[in-house]
Amino acid sequence: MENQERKKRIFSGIQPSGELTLGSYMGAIKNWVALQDEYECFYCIVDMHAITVRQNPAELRRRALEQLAQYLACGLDPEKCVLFIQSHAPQHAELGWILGCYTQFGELSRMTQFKQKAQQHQENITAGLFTYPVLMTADILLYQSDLVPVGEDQRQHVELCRDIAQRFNGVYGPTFTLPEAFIPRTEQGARVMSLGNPENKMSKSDPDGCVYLMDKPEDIRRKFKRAVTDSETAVRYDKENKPGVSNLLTIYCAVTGKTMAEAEAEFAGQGYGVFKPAVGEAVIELLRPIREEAGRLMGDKAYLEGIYREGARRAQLVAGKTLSKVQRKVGFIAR
Ligand code: ATP
Ligand code: LTN
Repeated sequence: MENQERKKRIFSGIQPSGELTLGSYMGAIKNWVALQDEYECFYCIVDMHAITVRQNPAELRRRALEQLAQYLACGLDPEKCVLFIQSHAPQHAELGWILGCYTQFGELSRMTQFKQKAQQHQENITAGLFTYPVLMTADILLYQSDLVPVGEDQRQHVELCRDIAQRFNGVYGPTFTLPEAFIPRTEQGARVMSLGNPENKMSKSDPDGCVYLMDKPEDIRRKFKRAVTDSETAVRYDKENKPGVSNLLTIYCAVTGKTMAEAEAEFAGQGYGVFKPAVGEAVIELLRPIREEAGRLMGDKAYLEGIYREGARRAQLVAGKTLSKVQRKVGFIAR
């Protein structure tokens, strides 16, 4: 079988629906970089997912390109992984349609992200927003992916993807590899929470609560100084009672590589006035080289174009194979 000979495959993607944040870095990209040596990786800029809510066309284009520059600046190496733009591989839409015919309305109705986004965009709840997880399923299955490195909030979508793959395999025989979500442990930042409202996840649509990869040091400093904590003074991890401080500790550990015990010991007896700026400075140092390199790459559009063109070519090679197999199995006449 093809599956036994090849390196294990990985697929993941981020929507260019806003600027990348410290949340997307810790929840996803940091892992992607670590995995690129061992696996055959496909990392995508999922622009088709982004239009499930209304986008400004010029901004969407700019952000997609910036996102590629930021992927590279974070350490993704086009020699080691395939970096591409989702709309450049038409197989995603084609498989998405087919798989939609193997997905239940009820299943999609249960998706937490849909319910949240439908709340946020009540004036524009489109069919695309509803079937979003089917397109994500197509993304993953086209590459026969074994692992899907994402943040905790995407677990439910990957589970649905497995259910759809299993159902299809059950009807037509082995067709898709069953993928697994690969989610970082909490201390490494599985879920980075908003600095302004630590009950919510850090999200790119919440400018004050989130740190953007491209934020300047003074912005980062300000955001951490204002980070919401509690009325105690002890720097101690306690997610239930001290969500703000626990989130800052999680960020600090993820950035510095220290354990929670080491971080707590470091700030023992010191108040939040010392602790909060220290976390800010650690984040500033982490992001400085990324921001500078992404800025430099944005000045070299020809280079970026070369990367995404080559990425699309390599992605289509693999995606095309899976799609043909599926089309044959469901009974379409070969083109
Ligand atoms: P939005 O809030 O607009 O839905 P987002 O900020 O969650 O967007 P996505 O593009 O949905 O960003 O997420 C990109 C990847 O980063 C996903 O794998 C997601 O799980 C992960 N991720 C995003 N935010 C966080 C976070 N705060 N903590 C951990 N992982 C995150
Ligand atoms: N749904 C994800 C983005 C996404 C994705 C994927 C992640 C689209 N397709 C395939 C992993 C694999 C999100 O909202 N963050």
